[in-house]
Amino acid sequence: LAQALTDVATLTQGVLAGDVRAVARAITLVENDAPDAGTLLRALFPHPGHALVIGVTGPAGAGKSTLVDRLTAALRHQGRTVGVVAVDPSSPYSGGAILGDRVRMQAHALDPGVFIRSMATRGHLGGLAAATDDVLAVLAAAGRDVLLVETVGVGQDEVDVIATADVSVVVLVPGLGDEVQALKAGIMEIADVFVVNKADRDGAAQLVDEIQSLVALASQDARRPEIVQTVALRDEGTAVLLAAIETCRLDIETTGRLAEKRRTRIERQFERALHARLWRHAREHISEAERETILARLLRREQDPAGAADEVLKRMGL
Ligand SMILES: Nc1nc2c(ncn2[C@@H]2O[C@H](COP(=O)(O)OP(=O)(O)O)[C@@H](O)[C@H]2O)c(=O)[nH]1
Ligand SMILES: [Mg+2]
Repeated sequence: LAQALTDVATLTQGVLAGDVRAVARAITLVENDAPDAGTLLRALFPHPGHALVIGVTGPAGAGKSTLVDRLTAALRHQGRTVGVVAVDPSSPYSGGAILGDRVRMQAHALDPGVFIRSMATRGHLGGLAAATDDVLAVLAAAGRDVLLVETVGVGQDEVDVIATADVSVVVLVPGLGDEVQALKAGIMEIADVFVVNKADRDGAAQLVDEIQSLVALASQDARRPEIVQTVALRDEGTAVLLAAIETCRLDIETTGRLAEKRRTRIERQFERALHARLWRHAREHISEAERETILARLLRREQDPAGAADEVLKRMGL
């Protein structure tokens, strides 16, 4: 145990010093919910760093990874360090990529100022969102200036992750039709900045108009999200997008929205931790055999699921 604690202490120091290898090890620990992960996260918690967390979401194929790559290059050009976390399971960073994407990200592979990680949530107690938050916490503690989080934005977990990023960027493309309509309805209120990517295609101006009218309807008094057109493939609009993100950050800092988002983020983290621990506790209270008995009772309709859950809670003294 003493050896393990020393290891965690060394690892903590390494992360706080921004050591890339320590960061990589720490991330693997927290992703896997390894026994030392809790100790490590607790030691890092008083060191939130100063990172600006930018969430990038949108449908698969919208060009999010391409855009993240362009933003990374632009940020590095400004001398800022970057961490990239891809939650998209089909992401090029995961290695399952088409060749072009892999070659693209390799431009940053040798730059210690860029740390790229795609999420693998093997066995994390709190699921995807908790795992992502933990990875972001490590990168922030390591002193990264900007953290970019890419997700496809399906599922409540992913939406939560993006919604509580400091600045939420929603990427849309012309010509997706109904799919975009549905998506827009779901993520309208979380967008701080809209990107119309693939502006080299027909219908970009029309999509901008559409978003504009939706935004006008949605936000009577709230801040109106900026809409930026980009052609990520040709690195067009990257600087404008970065400027829009910066303006947004200053804005939401002033209005208190940033503080509100950070409060919500930490509130969710607490709730997820509590939920995960309650769940684990409950699982430990019922044996596999009991589980089968309960399921059989439910299948025979002799008891309803809520009633069975109440019974377990009662036995736990809750
Ligand atoms: N025509 C066009 N294609 C783009 C643009 N940006 C990205 N792409 C292409 O769209 C495809 C999907 O891009 P990717 O970044 O992987 O999308 P993601 O799934 O949202 O991460 C790739 O083949 C990109 O080369 C753009 O601005 N214009
Ligand atoms: Mg992607």
